[in-house]
Amino acid sequence: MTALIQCWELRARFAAALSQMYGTEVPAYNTLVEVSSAVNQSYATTHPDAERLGSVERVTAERHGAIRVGSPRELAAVAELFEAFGMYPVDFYDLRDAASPVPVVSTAFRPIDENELALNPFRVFTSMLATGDRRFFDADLRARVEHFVQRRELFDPALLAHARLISAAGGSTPAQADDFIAEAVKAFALSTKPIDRAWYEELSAISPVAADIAGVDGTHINHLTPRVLEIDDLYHRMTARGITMIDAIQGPPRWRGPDVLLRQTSFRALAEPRHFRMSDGSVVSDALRVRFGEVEARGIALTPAGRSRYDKAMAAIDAAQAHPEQAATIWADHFPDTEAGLAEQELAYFRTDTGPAGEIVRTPVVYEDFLPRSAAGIFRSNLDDDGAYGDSADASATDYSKEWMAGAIGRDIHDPYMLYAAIAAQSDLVTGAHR
Ligand code: OOG
Ligand code: NI
Repeated sequence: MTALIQCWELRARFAAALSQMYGTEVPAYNTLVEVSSAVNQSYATTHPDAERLGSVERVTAERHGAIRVGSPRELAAVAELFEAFGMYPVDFYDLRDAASPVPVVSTAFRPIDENELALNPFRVFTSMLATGDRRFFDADLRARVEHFVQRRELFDPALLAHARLISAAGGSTPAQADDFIAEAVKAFALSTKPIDRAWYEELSAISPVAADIAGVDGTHINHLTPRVLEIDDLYHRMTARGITMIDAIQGPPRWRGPDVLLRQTSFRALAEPRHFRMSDGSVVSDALRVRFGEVEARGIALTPAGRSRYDKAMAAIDAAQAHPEQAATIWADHFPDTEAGLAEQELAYFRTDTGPAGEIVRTPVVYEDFLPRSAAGIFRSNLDDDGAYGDSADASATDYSKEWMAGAIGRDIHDPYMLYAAIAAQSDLVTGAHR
């Protein structure tokens, strides 16, 4: 009997194949990957501790993607497909709360244990249109959106059946793996089918994100994000190549101490040709700008105490409308500038092991998730306009929550803090001090 190809290998091949496809769809993505590799290579040769937050192999292959779906049924199908790649829902993000609200609630599908993350950490931020939110959708529009979404099939039922078999068996037969991956990738390609112009525009007026989700008859990769070891360097190199980046790097400022959580930046991709069906039945060619390039640097995972410290630091930076250098100074008022300091104050997660001479060796746990504030910023910075929505006092018809979403997809949604704590606890030294 031949051995099964394990879920992690399917995941690594899926991520690579998506990357290949996205590069042909959005050529600027290839430039971004090229520059990211150059940044990582030069960082690795000049920093002896470059692998502290992940091996060079892991970081080179590391990507996150983003997709958007229209209903709980579609989200459940995504969960079923991604489970075959060893990717499970982690955390609940409510982007409706952001400074510029987006009508979606989200989760991220990713591997959850340490070995799986080291083998390949591919993750996909997945947003679902919040049609039950009356601030965006009145009863009539809600019914039409739900009807539209109900009629489409994002994934071939045979693909989902195959995914269930793979999940149950813990892998795929070698003969079937290529086909399974190719079919999965195809489901996330940009559709060439004509888009109903009037419908797309009606939704765009509410929110361009709503139009991107429910104005077309499929889903697609919205962006694919490589990871870099030094995002400031990346930003300068991309700018030098004539690519206009968004104004700032989102997240914590560049400073002298350890990086925590996530720093991200992005640029707008070019408009892509799409076909539209007009009200007289004719089909015309036009262009839409919905996809873009994004890049990120990952730091150490923060504990709940560290996370509230982060929130305070960011609020202080906002209040001061600080320039980058001022931001670094404000940050330094909130965070210790060494890993030892973070560990002592229990602000971040570390593995603690015993070294060869009996000394304590501390290894940071990498942040594997997303930041709502950054996510909202990414959504927003790449839209032509925010759309218009009423501020009805009756904010929400459906009470979207983590529990609601778990019920809707029939799966647990993992708590990221529990996952980090479990990784930190896998130490061969039992001090009880750091969890
Ligand atoms: C998702 C935006 C969130 C990130 O990196 O924070 C995200 C989207 O645009 O659909 O990908
Ligand atoms: Ni992203």
